[in-house]
Amino acid sequence: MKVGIIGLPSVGKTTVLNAISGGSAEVHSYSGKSDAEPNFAVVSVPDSRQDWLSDLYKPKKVSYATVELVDVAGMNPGQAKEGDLSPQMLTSLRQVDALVHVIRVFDDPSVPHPSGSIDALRDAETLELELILADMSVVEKRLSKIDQEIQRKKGTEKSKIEMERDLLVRFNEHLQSEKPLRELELDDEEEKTIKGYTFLSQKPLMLIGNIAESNIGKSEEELLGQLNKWAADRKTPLIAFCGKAEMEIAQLAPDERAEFMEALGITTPSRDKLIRAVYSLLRLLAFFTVGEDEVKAWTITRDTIAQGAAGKIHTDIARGFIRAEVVAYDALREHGNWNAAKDKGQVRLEGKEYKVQDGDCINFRFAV
Ligand SMILES: Nc1nc2c(ncn2[C@@H]2O[C@H](COP(=O)(O)OP(=O)(O)OP(=O)(O)O)[C@@H](O)[C@H]2O)c(=O)[nH]1
Ligand SMILES: [Mg+2]
Repeated sequence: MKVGIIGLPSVGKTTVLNAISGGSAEVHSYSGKSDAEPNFAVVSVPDSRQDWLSDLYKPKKVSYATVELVDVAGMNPGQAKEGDLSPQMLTSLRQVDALVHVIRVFDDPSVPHPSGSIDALRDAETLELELILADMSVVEKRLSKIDQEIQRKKGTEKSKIEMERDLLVRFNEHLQSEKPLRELELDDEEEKTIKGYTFLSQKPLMLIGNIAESNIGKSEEELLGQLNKWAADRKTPLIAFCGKAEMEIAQLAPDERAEFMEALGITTPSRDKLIRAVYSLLRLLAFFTVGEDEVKAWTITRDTIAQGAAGKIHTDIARGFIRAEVVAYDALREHGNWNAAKDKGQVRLEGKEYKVQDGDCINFRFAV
């Protein structure tokens, strides 16, 4: 899963990336100057259930689920409208599953703000508009040529493109009224039709308020004010943390972190906050494969069936799927180990269509 960190210039995107990924993940540069190249980091998803499973199996290898973060260069207001977003930036953005918009809430005279003042709500709206404008230019470009193409086609091909045109006209109206595409409800057919466009304003979005060190521990209500309401009205998740302080903490040795967090009044590290928010935003859940070789967490979307989950591991397992032996993490923990849970009838045999639940420990039976 890939998450794109976006925002206006110098709002703390790279700082936030460093805070979330810690000193250990690879970060290309941290200059405080505008980054032309995107920065990447891979973060493992902390999960106490997996820690318990690892204690039980003492496997040779423990593989946590991971989230890939990419921090792109700052977007200047008006860039999208001018068609000024660099191709590299657009490519980076189009590949992600979700967008995290870092909004500057901290005030620091030594770090100039591109608009000259701190206004979190204005910045949230500005960037939303950039996404909308970027999509609008894609839609307009396509619509300007689509009628010619329709004239050249016949039969089902023709009606397919006609459907695409009608959908794009609908999108265009929505975008013209400055609304993001993620607000539109689409059916499966429509989703399929426009999948290739990878519209930016259609991607799930969440907001991070990057607050000042001096405001750690204050209520988000108080700090984020109108932005809170704006986000709530749009059902957009919003979290706050101080990127700078958390970056410094993340770069400490693990045994020193707790003390500094306590001194600063930070209860939940930003990494945990962000990952939890992204999981719920994308409706993700985790299942586990367990054994003496490896205890591994896998990320899937809600409503994934057992065969689909098997396919995450290997296409052969999905193709040769016979059944899944499933025990819920809670039941496994309650009874102490797999065999004890089995004796109590807690290990179920499920078929292809079983909807995998969060925390399921699964052993897939398959034949190739
Ligand atoms: N005081 C304070 N400064 C911060 C905070 N977060 C970031 N900064 C400072 O803001 C400056 C810009 O931070 P970056 O993380 O490089 O910002 P960016 O959004 O990646 O910037 P570009 O890549 O240039 O768009 C740096 O000097 C940071 O130290 C914060 O929470 N408090
Ligand atoms: Mg940066």
